[in-house]
Amino acid sequence: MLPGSPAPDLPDLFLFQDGARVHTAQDWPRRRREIQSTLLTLQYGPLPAVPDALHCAVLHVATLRRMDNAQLLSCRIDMGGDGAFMLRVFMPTGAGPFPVVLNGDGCWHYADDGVIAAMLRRRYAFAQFNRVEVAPDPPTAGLDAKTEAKTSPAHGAIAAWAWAYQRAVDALQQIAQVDCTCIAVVGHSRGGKASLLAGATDPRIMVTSANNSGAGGAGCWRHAGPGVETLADITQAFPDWFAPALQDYAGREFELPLDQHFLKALVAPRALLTTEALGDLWANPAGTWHTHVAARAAYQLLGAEDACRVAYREGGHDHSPADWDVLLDHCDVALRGAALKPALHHVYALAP
Ligand code: GTR
Repeated sequence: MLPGSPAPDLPDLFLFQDGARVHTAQDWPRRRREIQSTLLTLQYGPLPAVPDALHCAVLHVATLRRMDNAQLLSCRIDMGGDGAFMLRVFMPTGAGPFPVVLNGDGCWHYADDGVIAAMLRRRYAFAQFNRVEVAPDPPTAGLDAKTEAKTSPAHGAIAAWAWAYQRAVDALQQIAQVDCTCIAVVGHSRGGKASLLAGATDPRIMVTSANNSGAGGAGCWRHAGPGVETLADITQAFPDWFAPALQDYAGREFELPLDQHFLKALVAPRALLTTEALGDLWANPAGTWHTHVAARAAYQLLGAEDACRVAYREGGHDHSPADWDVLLDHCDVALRGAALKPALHHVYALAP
């Protein structure tokens, strides 16, 4: 049993808008639809529509001597009228299909050669795209009409990035060496807000993960102590990330009919892991604990309490090799049926 009981002031996961209550797992799908619709209407805006057709073309295959002859597939995801973006897939040597970790933070360089080589050694493929190819950050002038459409007020950038994760999942389904029943997504910080939303709204994603995602991610709007990024801070600095309606709740978080345990609960009963840093105050490690405990109620209802996890480490804002490692340990449990390493249990003791 983990420490802590749900904070009493978070909106009730199990209260239907008509006043009825969720009593059983059979009641959950209807409440889940309500929660998703509230989150998309008030907070993220809708995800762009699924393209009519999507084609993943492997443009080039390289053999990487520096990584035990692993293969690197350079792929182009073509979405017809919806544009295109690149996906790089690192494939371990040997016979597949392999479970895959998908990451949209190609604009950064957290997954360096060392991180990727470690994943391949553990027999995971690693797929990466650059989310700003789909919706730039910040929005820039002079974009083509299609890209601009995804960052219009109707499509906040986080929703557009989440949509890109899902299009990359479409593409992975066209690659034979990928085991599409074992797809994990992860992003860091603003990229983690996007990976969480992607996993929350796509049942094909079996492990949803976010690192140091904070406000609008795994954090908590209502529990944001000193030094923590608030709803006012983030909607002022990054209005294009969210639906316009969210700004109205700056300073009025307690009137919001949602908090971030809603987002986490949408993932249930599929595996969820958020990785947090105790020194990354801005990303609200303490508030994240509240959303974690509250979201576990949905997992409990669905008989999957152990699939909802949070791991804390010392240190600050960073997608460090240790974070990737913990993710793979959790993937081993969720996707390969491994036992949770005893060493991982202690991370809960660090919870703020
Ligand atoms: C910060 C922002 C955070 C987080 C971070 C990042 O400036 O306030 O919400 O997204 O950037 O993405 O590194």
